[in-house]
Parts: sequence; C-alpha cells; structure tokens
Amino acid sequence: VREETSSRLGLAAPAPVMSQEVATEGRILVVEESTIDAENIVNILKVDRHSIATIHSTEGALQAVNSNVFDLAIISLTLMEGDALRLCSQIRSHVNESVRSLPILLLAEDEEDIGKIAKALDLGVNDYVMRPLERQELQARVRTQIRRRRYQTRLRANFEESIALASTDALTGVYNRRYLDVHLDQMMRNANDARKPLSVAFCDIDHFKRLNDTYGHAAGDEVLVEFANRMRRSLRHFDMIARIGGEEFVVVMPDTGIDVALKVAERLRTRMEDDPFTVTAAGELPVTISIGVAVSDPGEVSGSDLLRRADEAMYRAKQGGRNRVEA
Ligand code: GH3
Ligand code: MG
Ligand code: MG
Ligand code: MG
Repeated sequence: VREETSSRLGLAAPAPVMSQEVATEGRILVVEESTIDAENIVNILKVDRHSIATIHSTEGALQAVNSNVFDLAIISLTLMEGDALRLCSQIRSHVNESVRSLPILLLAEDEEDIGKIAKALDLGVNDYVMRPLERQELQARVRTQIRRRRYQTRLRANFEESIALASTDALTGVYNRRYLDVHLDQMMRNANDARKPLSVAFCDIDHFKRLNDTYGHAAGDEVLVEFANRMRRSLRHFDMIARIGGEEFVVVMPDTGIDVALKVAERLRTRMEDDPFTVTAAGELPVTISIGVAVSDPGEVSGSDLLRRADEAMYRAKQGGRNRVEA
C-alpha cells in the first residue's frame, strides 16, 4: 500500500539509508515493576539481539542509568504513582550530557491519561508505545531510537574532533593562536572575578632561523616538538600553552603573580639550556630561549594588551643578549 502511494505521487521509495550501515542492536534498560511484563518485553525484543537489563524499581533504574552504558531506557508508566515521570525528569536533568540525552521510550496503558503522556513528551521522552504491546511496533520503535542514538553519538564524536583540530597546533599538539585569542580574555575575566593575578610568559627560541638554515627545516620542526614537550612537562596542568607563531609560544598562568611567573619562566629557560636537543640529522644541538613575562593589572580585561607587554619584555630579553628572562 505504502509503495503504491509513493509511486502514484511520483516519489522514490524511501531509501534504507541508515538501517543498512548502522547496527541496531543496543544496550537496553527496561524499567518495569511487574516481572511477567518485563519478561514479555525481553521476549519481544530478543529477536533483534539487543542486550537487555531489567530493573523493577526507579531507584535501581537511576543507579543503572548512572553507569552510562545504555543506548535506550524503556520505562513503564505504570510504575508507582508519579515515579516514571520523576525518573524521566531525573535523566533529562542529569549532569552527564550522555546520560541526559539517553533515548527514552515510554510504555503507556491504553486507559492512561493522555495528559500524563503529554507531560512525559514535554519532559523530553522520545516516544511511547501503548499496551497491549504489538511485537512489531515495539521492535521497530526500539530500533529507531537505537539508530538515532548511534547517529547522535557519531555526530558528537565528529564535532568534538573538529573542535580539537581547530584549536590545536598540528605540529606540537599545544593550543594554537586562535584558541589563545578566544580563551585569554575569558581567563582574564575569571581572574578578575576571583581577584587573582594572571601572568603570561612570551617565549621565543633564540636564533631559530640560523638553526633552520644550518640543519634544515625538518630539524627545526623536531626542535619545536621537543620544545613543546619540555614546556608541557615543566608546567602545571591548568597553565595554558599556545604556539602563536613559528617559534613563539605563550604560556598563560592563572592564579600566578609576577614573582612566581618569573620563577616559572626561569625554570623553562634552564630546562632548555641545560640539556641539548637531540635532532635526527644533526645530533645534539644547544637551544636557548628568551622569555618576557607580564602580569595582569587588577581590573584589566584585554588579553591583547597583556600579550603586548609580555612581547615587549621578550624583546628586551633579546636586546639584553638572549637566553634570559625579563619582566
Ligand atoms: P631571534 O633570536 O631574534 O628570535 O632570531 P630568530 O632567528 O629565532 O627569529 P626570526 O623571527 O628571524 O626567525 C624565526 C624563524 O622561524 C624563521 C622561520 O624560518 C622559522 N620558522 C617559522 N615557522 C617554522 C616551522 O613551523 N618550522 C620550522 N622548522 N621553522 C619555522
Ligand atoms: Mg623574530
Ligand atoms: Mg626567535
Ligand atoms: Mg620569533
């Protein structure tokens, strides 16, 4: 009947786009008070090779949902008065985004107040099925939700990957200029709100052009990678490192005044000077850096002014003979 209608309207039959590629077996949590009803649901769904856990109380259900291993929750509206809706709203307001977006399929009684179903849909329940359960209908609605979940998970992974790529320097793995520009102002606002100082260190490798010219660009790249690794190892995890130019890196240090920032910068400087860099084609090379340090003024909100002061201090370090720290 459906096909006839489609061809009469001149529409192509809907292509089974996802169903061929995306596995529709899922991990399902069934929340149903009655053991017999729960068994019936498992029986209906087992032809699709899902892994199914059943649970008979809402407290147990919330714990199970917390484990974040499920692709779908099937919740019976016949649970103790109000409990089903409360469980749905607890899932939808969960701190974990992946739990919060867990598909929910509601099982409703025929005589169930339609108002309750409407309320559940308003809470963000994805779909519902009326009892008595029709095997094919339940199976199909479950497959649809699981397919949706898979698709959603893949989209999110792609999205997170794009964000990471767009904010990272491909060679060294530290943040890039764009990320720094976006986040430095935010970090300064946070520092102001908390009435804490924030320092930046502007680091520039000395005579890097000479190194490139003598040993080649590939050797220069190896030095940049090792340089970034040493920086990472020398800093706290909440300090931000960004590569903002060829051989120029910026470190942003929250909750750090000028005295500590100078000590950190001095440590970075000696970590480079004390151990020569090992480069494939060139063997061991001495590498030094010049660093300019600046601290935010109370109430200061512009990251670019702060960076400019650090850059100017770095320039003085170069003028003063390189391989040194200036503020
Ligand atoms: P100074 O001590 O005054 O900082 O001298 P310098 O040679 O380090 O500074 P300059 O700014 O003159 O040269 C920086 C060099 O960095 C020039 C460029 O060839 C090199 N460079 C920029 N990006 C890259 C990169 O991604 N890889 C490599 N290997 N070299 C790069
Ligand atoms: Mg330069
Ligand atoms: Mg340089
Ligand atoms: Mg430079």
